Amino acid sequence: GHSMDWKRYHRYKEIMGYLDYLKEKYPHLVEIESIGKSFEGRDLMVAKISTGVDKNGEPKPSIWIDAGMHAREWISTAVATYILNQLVEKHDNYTRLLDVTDWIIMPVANPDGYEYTHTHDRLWRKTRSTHDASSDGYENARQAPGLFHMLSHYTKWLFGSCEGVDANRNFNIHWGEEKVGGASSDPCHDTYAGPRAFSEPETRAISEFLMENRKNIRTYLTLHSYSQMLLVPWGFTRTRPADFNELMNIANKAKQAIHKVHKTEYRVGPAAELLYPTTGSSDDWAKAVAGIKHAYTMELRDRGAYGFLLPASQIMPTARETWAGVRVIARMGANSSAN
Ligand code: 0X9
Ligand code: ZN
Repeated sequence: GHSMDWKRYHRYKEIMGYLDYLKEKYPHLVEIESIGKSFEGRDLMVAKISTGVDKNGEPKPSIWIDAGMHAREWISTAVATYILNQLVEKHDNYTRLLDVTDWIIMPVANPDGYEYTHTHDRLWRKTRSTHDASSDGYENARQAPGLFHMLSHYTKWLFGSCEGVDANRNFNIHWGEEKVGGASSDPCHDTYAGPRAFSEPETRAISEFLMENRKNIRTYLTLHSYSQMLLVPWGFTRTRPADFNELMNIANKAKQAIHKVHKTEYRVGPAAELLYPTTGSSDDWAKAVAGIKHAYTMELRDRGAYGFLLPASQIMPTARETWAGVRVIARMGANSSAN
């Protein structure tokens, strides 16, 4: 393994090297685990940061943080590695925080897509899976090779290529429900929900891990970009969860902590209202199905000036302010009553 910097965006292998380095250098604090393999066979790695059991000898509640579920949202992955850096390499500054909560961090939730944005298409969003002939009309057209080839060239030119699934439409929560909207049944679309819920090995691995560990996970946080928003459930309906005010209170405290660092303005609200309705999203699934009552989506910088192409010079300021907000979410989640 090797150390890391936040001066540029790093490739998947460099990030995995950093996880190895943290584990080797801080074995008492860091464990790493592959929770599955991506479609193309890359390890889906999580890092667990813990100072051990609490003063009663009980395991502490955890916060789960994933990043890079959408391939092109590079800043989210960079922020996740910065959070690891602070928790581990600066752990002396955070002893009180580490006293109350453990951390499970997945910096690259969609490694195939992430690599594809580095090698082929900077604005790729989805996973990189291909779908089998029986469930996919396009593939069935292979029966007529000449015509299919022509049509496929034409549709690719028109719509872009048709691989991959939007991981944040693929969770099993109101999956693919047309009346809600916000997900597509067209494989060529950027918000394609997939042939079925959890068709993707990436979303399956995340959901299985969360189900197995739900007893100890107090908070679910997924990092995305862009638009500077802190979103609370739900995305699939404009109806509000019973504990909406508690989630909003925490999100508003996090917003204030973010603002203190570089005066960056965040908006806070329910996903379906502040952004748009979606089905099959991870935050909604974590809360409704896994029963992790504190579930949030953070849309990081910026507000569209650079959008997904946020310059590397903004990694450090974005990471510092986000870390301030994340600490509030982690601390208040750990201190709230159990699920
Ligand atoms: O659309 C998404 O998946 C997220 N926005 S992004 O621009 N990063 O793609 C927002 C998801 C918010 N959560 C729900 N709608 N449940
Ligand atoms: Zn996203």
